[in-house]
Parts: sequence; C-alpha cells; structure tokens
Amino acid sequence: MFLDTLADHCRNQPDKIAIQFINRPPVTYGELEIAVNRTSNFLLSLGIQPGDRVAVQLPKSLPFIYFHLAAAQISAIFLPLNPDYPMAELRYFLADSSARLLFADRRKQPEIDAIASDLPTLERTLFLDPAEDWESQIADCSAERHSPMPTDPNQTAMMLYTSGTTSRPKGALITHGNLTANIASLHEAWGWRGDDMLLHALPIFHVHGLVVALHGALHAGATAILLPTFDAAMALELLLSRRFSVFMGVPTMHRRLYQLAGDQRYDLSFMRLITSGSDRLPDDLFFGYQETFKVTLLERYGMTETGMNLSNPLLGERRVGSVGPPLPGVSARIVDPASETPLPDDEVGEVQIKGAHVFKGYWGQPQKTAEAFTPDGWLRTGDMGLREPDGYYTLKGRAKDLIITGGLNVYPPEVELALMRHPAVAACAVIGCPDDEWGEQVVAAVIPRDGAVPNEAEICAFCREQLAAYKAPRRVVFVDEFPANALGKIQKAKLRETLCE
Ligand code: MLC
Repeated sequence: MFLDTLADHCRNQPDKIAIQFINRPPVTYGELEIAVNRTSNFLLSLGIQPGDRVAVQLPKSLPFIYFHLAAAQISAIFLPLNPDYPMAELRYFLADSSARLLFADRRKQPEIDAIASDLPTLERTLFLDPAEDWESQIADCSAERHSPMPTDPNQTAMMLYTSGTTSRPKGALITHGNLTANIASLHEAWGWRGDDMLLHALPIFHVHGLVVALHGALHAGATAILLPTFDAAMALELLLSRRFSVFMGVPTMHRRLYQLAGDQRYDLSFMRLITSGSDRLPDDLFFGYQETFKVTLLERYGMTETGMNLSNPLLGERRVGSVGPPLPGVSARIVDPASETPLPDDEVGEVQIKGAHVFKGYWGQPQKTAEAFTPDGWLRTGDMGLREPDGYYTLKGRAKDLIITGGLNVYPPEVELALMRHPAVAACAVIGCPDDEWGEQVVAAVIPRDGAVPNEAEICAFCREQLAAYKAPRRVVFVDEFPANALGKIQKAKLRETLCE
C-alpha cells in the first residue's frame, strides 16, 4: 500500500530530502517518518480512533502534510478543507462529516469558536499558526509507530467534498486501496523515478495536488519542493533553474506562465514531465507552450471520485485536445447516455470508468452512491467524450451545466441557492462564460424582485459570505426573464449565448 512504500523509503533513504517548502528548511525522509509518527501518537493521545474524521482547514504547510499522513496511518479519515471556505460552508462540512477533531488557522479562531456550538460532534478544535514549528509542539510524543499500519484496502483514507447538481456537497470516500492503485498506475505510466525533483505549486486539499503530485513524489522516493501558493514569476524562475524534472498544473497556471514569458523563448525541454489537468487544456495553450518553452504538455483526465483515469503517454504521442488512453489498471468506455450501452469508436457518449482506483461511495449517502454507478459497477462520470480507434479519448463537454474555473468545479445550483437567499432576487440562473485565463467564469443572471433595485457588487459580496470566493459570481446581469423551453425550464445554453461576451 501507499503508506508502506513511503515507510520503506523512510527506512532505506532517511537522509534524502522528501519535502521542502521554498526558503524553509528541508524535511528528509527520516525526519518525515519521525514527524508523522509523533503526529500519529498525538492524534492517538486525543482519543482518535480508526474511522474518525479528522478535518484540517489550514494553508498549504508542513503540519497539513503531517496531519494527512498521520491520520491515514492510524486508519482515521482525513478531511482536507479549502482555507477559502467561509464559515457557512465550513459548518456544513464539519456537521455532515461529524468530524471529531479540527485543525484550523489561528487567525480564524473567533469565527470558528462562534460556529462550534452548532457542531455537537466536533469535540475539539486545535488552532495553529501554520508557520510555527509544529515539531516542537509534539516533541514529547514518541517517535515510534504505536499503531498497526492499515492493511485493509477498503479502509477509507480520506474524504473529499464534491458538489453535485441536485444536492449539497457530498463527501467522496477514498480508500487506501484507491490511493495505492492510483499511484501505482501513475508511477508506471509517468515513469516516476527516485531522482525526480517535483516543483509542487498546487493546493493540497484536492486530488490533484495531494494525490497526483505529492503522493506521486513520495511514492517514488523523490523530492518535492513546495510553493505555499502559486506565483507565476517565482515558478518560472525556479523551473529555469534546471533543478526540476517534474511540474504539474491546471491550465490557468500554465496560461499565466505562458503569458508571463510573452515573446521571450525559454528551453524547459530538460524537464521530463509537465502535466496539465483538472480542466481542458485549450489548443492555443498546448501549441503556445511548445513554442515558448519547448515542452509538449501532457494532458490527463481525472476526478475527485477516481483520481486519475486517462493520460497521454510519457513517451508516445501527446495529442492536442485529447486526454489519451486509459492508465494501467483503468477500464474506460463510452456509452449512450440514455441506454447506457457501449458506443462504437468516434461516437460521443458518457465516459464511464472502472478500476481499483474508483472511490467506494459518498459519506452517508447510499442513494447518491447507488446513482453514481451502473448496475454492473461502472462509474458514471457525467463527462461526455469519444474514443478514437487507436484508443485515445477526447472529452466533448460535460453533462449537468458544471462550471470549471481555474481548475475548480462549481455547480450552478449551489450558487443559485446562495443567490436566492438575497431579498432582492426573485429568480436566478448561474452559468459559466468562457474566459481566457480561468477557462470559465461564474456569471449570474438575476431577475430582481418587483420594486427592488439590487446592486451587482452587493450581490457578489453577499454570495462570498456564503460561498468560497471561486464559486461567487464574477459578474451579475439583471434581466427581465429567462429563455425557457415549453416546460418552463431555463435554457442555459441560450442564456450563455446572450450573456457571455
Ligand atoms: C482563486 N480565485 C478564483 C480561483 N482561484 N476564482 C475563480 N476560480 C478559481 N480557481 C479568486 C481569488 O479568491 C481572488 O479573488 C481572485 O480569484 C484572484 O486571485 P489570484 O490571486 O489571481 O488567484 P490565485 O490565488 O493565484 O489562484 C489561481 C490558481 C488557483 C489557478 C493558482 O485557483 C489554483 O490553485 N487552482 C488549482 C485548483 C486545483 O488544484 N484543482 C484540482 C481539483 S482536483 P479576490 O476577488 O478576492 O481577489 C480535480 C481532479 C483532477 O479536479 O483531475 O485534477
């Protein structure tokens, strides 16, 4: 399993640097093992049991990584939360998961204390300054491992919230077996090596930054250098330093690097692997990157519920506009969305996925879990695509009006629900409008209540109190009516035609 491989590296190469935040002291594999063991023992001393949810809402930092690995090591369920979530969302995630323990940013203490009384299952919140020295706080805890490593592949390792079209966000349960299967297939497909150096600039509360990037490097026994946040100028300077062999990003990050380069030409061809994912890679960026950086981006396709599914090859053709063939151990098929029967090559249908990497279900939602799978066990991704005769897959849109902005998923109903709470809003519809930098931007069309004169900025601010900033509309357009079909259902495609510039 993933944790066993990591333990082997800790034993076999204790002096090698495992992780290092930029401009901070490095952490060797030996030191990582000690810090994770101590943190595990600290969690055990708080009474954390296998299966308990341990929530963490902290910036990208060493303690975040220690809490993650320690929780997984003692068979607790790690629940990472975007630091950008406002209290309304945080309260929902903590209540829904019935987390027993929360690690949070000290700067948020007053706000979190104010919601804690609504959360009877949350026994304790520990506040820390992520920059402070966590190791010294757990120095009294034993550096030996006192609990058996998880051996059941079906044991949940972490829980990641994903939004849905019709419901509140659901906690996707990712097992140790899922993580192990995923990382093994990425290791094989991308040729991870012990001497790889990863420049890690992604957030670590998602599958992309946590599993694909961080686990990828740790599983290989390689070194990850982490930026706390993405800064294009710093990332470019580091990439040009020739220290790194691997870099991963979402298209918005690659777009910023490409734009920063401007007319300048750079040679990053010494890098083994630069990947793009979490949203479609636009063709102009694929070609622009090639010209500017002498690098062919490797596009791959995944989702929270599965980790990685499809990937362009490391050595073969990295095809523009395509997400490549299935990764080792992954089965994919294209089906007619209505009948769910497989379609021939080149025909567009729903992408369905099977494999040991596919999640086990949604926390406390057996109905939603059942709906996610076909009777014969294929995961319904909700993404549309086709298979080319040579096995490469191409995505052709998404079902369910999903918006992706800067690599983050936004489901319109969640934003619409927030908007409807505003007293001046009679009706609303949320859409994604194409945007060069972000892929899409969240735009709201609002019919004001009779007599109300709502103000765009105020409505955006109102949404931000309830939703993370990336979900809040960037633009609000006031309209008299919505385009609707004969049944009165809002036609979002028409709305996009009229509202997107
Ligand atoms: C930040 N903002 C966003 C946003 N990120 N708005 C829309 N969409 C986003 N993704 C807001 C900020 O709150 C800020 O608001 C304003 O935009 C400008 O901020 P910024 O400083 O320019 O943005 P920055 O912090 O640099 O963030 C941009 C980014 C970040 C691209 C680096 O969004 C990011 O790290 N994205 C990666 C997301 C990711 O890891 N996805 C993987 C999901 S897993 P204001 O108004 O307050 O200034 C998955 C599976 C898979 O999907 O296959 O990978």
